[in-house]
Amino acid sequence: MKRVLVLNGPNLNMLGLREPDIYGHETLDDVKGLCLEAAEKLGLAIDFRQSNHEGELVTWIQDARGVYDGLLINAAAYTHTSLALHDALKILDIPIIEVHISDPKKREEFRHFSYVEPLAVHVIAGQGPKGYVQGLEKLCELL
Ligand code: CA2
Repeated sequence: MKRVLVLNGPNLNMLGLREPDIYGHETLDDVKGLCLEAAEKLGLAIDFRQSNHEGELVTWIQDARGVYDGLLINAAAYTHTSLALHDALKILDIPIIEVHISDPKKREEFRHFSYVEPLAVHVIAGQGPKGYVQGLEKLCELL
């Protein structure tokens, strides 16, 4: 069974609690439920995690080497700011899919650049929580 790490960045633990016009009403637990359901159908084993701490995300990415076969990441605001995440992802030798609930490229200019995108084999944005399911399906195809 292929193993996939699903990483979520800062403030995504607030999903469904505020800004429903942008992010919808589903909570991160709902997103996790969707991912677990999709993983079971696809025959993937997933680990679903969230952190508000850049260093913790970097450590999880470093520790993913040799453990996971693919990474699905919504780095949230660190997408647009974190060279540290970029460098950690660069040394990861498994397929990386970038996912966003909203479409950052259709929002404020400061969300248009992504440090994750150059290292991702695929980017899914603006599909809401079902983007995570699409990301898992894509990883399944690739693995
Ligand atoms: O659309 C996405 O998935 C984002 O990664 C979400 C990030 C944002 O910084 C990116 O530009 C796009 C923000 C996650 C914070 O989510 C919140 C949810 C509810 C209330 C406040 C923040």
